[in-house]
Amino acid sequence: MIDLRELGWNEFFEKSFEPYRAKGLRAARVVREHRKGYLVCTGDSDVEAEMAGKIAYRAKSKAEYPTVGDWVAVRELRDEGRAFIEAVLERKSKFSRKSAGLSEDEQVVAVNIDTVFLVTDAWQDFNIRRLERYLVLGWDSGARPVVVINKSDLCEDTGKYVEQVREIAPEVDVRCVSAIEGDGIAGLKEYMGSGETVAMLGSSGVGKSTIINAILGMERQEVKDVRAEDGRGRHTTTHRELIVLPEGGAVIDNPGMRELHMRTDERGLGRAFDDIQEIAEECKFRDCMHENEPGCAVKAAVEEGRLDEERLANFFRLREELELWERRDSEKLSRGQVRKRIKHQARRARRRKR
Ligand SMILES: Nc1nc2c(ncn2[C@@H]2O[C@H](COP(=O)(O)OP(=O)(O)OP(=O)(O)O)[C@@H](O)[C@H]2O)c(=O)[nH]1
Ligand SMILES: [Mg+2]
Ligand SMILES: [Zn+2]
Repeated sequence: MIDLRELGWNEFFEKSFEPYRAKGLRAARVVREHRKGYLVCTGDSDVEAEMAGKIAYRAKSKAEYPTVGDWVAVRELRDEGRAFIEAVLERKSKFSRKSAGLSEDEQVVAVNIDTVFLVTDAWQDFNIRRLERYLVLGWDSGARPVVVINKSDLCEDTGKYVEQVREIAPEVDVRCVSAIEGDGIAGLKEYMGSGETVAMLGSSGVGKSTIINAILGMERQEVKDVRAEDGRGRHTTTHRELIVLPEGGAVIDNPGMRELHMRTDERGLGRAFDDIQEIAEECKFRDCMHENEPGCAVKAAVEEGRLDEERLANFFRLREELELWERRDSEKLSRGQVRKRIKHQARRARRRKR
């Protein structure tokens, strides 16, 4: 028996659940997604559940389908040990991106999380520009992003990585850990506990599942065999899963993220680039685009070496992408047209650089 409040159930969900309770439904949390359906935790037990036809019918997009971490209202068929998901309760937080590939869908990566661990390593994966993009989505999700740099045992000087993160996001917590040696794992537990949900996000092979095993103190999650020679690019974790922690709270393991597209808003962009935002307050014009306006403090900062040129270029690139995606609705552009324009702008930007 698990008290659902241990898993993060609170007044927010209670309120949106009220009408369903009146109909005799039960609250549950989705803990696993598989081909045929879902596994949901009702507190008493884990039950196989499928989506009731009407919610599939009502959903306007795939993003409205239940996913791991969702709180749902289920009708239990007790004798059969099955349940139907009749509604997905409003989400408290949502980390999403556009799908890899060509499909139209927004891809929901994690929901109802309090903290998101953006996991990278101090070895082959670390890439500050990619991290910057993850941070934008992180701020946007409504959860608190924390950067976790794993495999500290493989690096003489992890300080240089921490420094780079501090530079782009001074207010974000950064933790260096070695899941294999157990270093820093206790520090990660500070974000966990009763009522808290943490999601692990990052490339394949950075050690997300190994970190979970280190936290649990047991080999719960399958991890990549170090001797495996087919090595890189393979995903070891294939299903998203919510794991209930013995000390309370939950952690969500995810398969590695492949490709990251933007789906975010200016607020997220501003928070991820708050150093630029701060300098921009000194610009002569309120609505300065930091392109060629007179009295631009941002351009001046680059010239004086106080702001990295590369970082400003990245800011421009993301801003352009965001603008295009925003215009998409009003101008009724197809996804392909937006892609084409982004490519065009990237080419133009490269030419500008030369
Ligand atoms: N040296 C070292 N290796 C580690 C550490 N953590 C994980 N590894 C190794 O990195 C490899 C990948 O670890 P996983 O936990 O499977 O990585 P993952 O992020 O879960 O990967 P996906 O499930 O594919 O997304 C394994 O061979 C681990 O043994 C660490 O702290 N130090
Ligand atoms: Mg894994
Ligand atoms: Zn400016």
